[in-house]
Amino acid sequence: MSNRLKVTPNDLSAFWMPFTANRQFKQAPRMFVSAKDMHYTTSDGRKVLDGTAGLWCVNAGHCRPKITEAIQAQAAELDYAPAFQMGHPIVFELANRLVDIAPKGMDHVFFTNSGSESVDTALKMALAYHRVRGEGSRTRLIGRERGYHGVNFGGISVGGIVANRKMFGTLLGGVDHLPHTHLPEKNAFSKGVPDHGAELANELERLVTLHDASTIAAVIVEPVAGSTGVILPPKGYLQKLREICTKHGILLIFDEVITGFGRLGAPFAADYFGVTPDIMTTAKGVSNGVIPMGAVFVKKEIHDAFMTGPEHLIEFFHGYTYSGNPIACAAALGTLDTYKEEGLLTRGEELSSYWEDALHSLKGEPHVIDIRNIGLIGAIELAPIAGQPTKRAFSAFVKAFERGALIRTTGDIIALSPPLIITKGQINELIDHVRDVLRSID
Ligand code: PXG
Ligand code: PLP
Repeated sequence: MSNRLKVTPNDLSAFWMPFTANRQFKQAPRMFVSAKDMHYTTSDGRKVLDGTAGLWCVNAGHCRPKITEAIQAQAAELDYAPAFQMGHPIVFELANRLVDIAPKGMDHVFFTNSGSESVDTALKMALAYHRVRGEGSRTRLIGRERGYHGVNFGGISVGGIVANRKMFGTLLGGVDHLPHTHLPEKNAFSKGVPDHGAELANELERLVTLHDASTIAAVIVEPVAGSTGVILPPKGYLQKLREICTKHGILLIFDEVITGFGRLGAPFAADYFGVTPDIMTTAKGVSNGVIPMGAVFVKKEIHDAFMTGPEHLIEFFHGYTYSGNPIACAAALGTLDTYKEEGLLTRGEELSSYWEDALHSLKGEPHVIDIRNIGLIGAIELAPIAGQPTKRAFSAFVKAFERGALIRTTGDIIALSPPLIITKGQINELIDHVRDVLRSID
């Protein structure tokens, strides 16, 4: 048990917390001091059920021995090796292990340290790919409304969340957006992927007509949008996007930072939907969130297009000091071992109908206007308090934490995404907490 138990630092001011209401938090801090499997322990000694896998990342649960031991051993053996023009064995081993579980044809991996870096890496790869092939006029990037692609400039430019964009100037030029696929008037309370809205993919044809395909490099979408409150792709939508991209020579990028590594009950959303993108961005679950790491998967043709010219020259002018950091690689290998031994990359499939039933049992509870689910993801959308959007869901979050469950809220939507080791009993417990919270808030 941590010696920090029951200790709250007495000066919270120096740390400017990310995506946090800093002043409110610092008046009533919520602190975790340790974690094991499905639970956190708070600084006042309470157990809290993790209904969100941290921030959608701790897919194998907390403090798993294979991961902890791999990190400890690696830290003592090779702490760091330069990422540029030098290598170390386990980064190659990890790349091979990742390619082994990736959708067929995605044969190469580029390492980053986060989802945001994976996204910016993928966008740069797409632009550079067209250029090395002599199609340098393909410079436009197309994202989607309500998309979340991290917080770096590339990611917020293709992203579609106004609060993440409006403060930051003109962003990248030459970006356009598809409409989002959230159609509550037609799809509310759908179980799994909704029936209505596949035709929204045709908006890509409209953008092609507007800009001409010869100016468009790539389309980036989350197969299932997580961060904006769980927006599912209508039946057939992703297939349509794939067809249109292929027809016009536009690269399709799936941002699988949340959906990757078992969240839908298949290793990747590309497997789940049977649609293979050209580039796939991942992070989070690749290392169970334990050490920062991201990985961008690319098709062989894209990688090979760069492998031309004099062999002593760098082929892609991009990389991070910590790309393939040895300790992050060790964490990722320990994570993949744990996923494999426990069948976690497909466990969501076995649990998803139980999860679906449990979630949809909340229909009819106070404030609930929609429930959405897929794999081990769930969203419960609440009616906002008039004139005070987000307040109701935030109260639910605080109440749930006080009762012993970690949930996540965005806008007035509660998003749930537990570690893939959750038991049926713990699913009931989590949903019961949410039910009680809904009955207790204004
Ligand atoms: N792409 C997608 C699809 C994501 O969901 C990122 C990129 C950025 O990853 P990094 O590692 O740079 O944060 C994400 C991250 C939430 C929540 O509560 C979601 C994310 C991060 C933190 C909170 O929905 N998604
Ligand atoms: N800023 C400065 C001054 C640097 O020297 C570097 C890397 O050498 C960076 C930023 C980029 O850091 P990273 O490679 O960790 O993304």
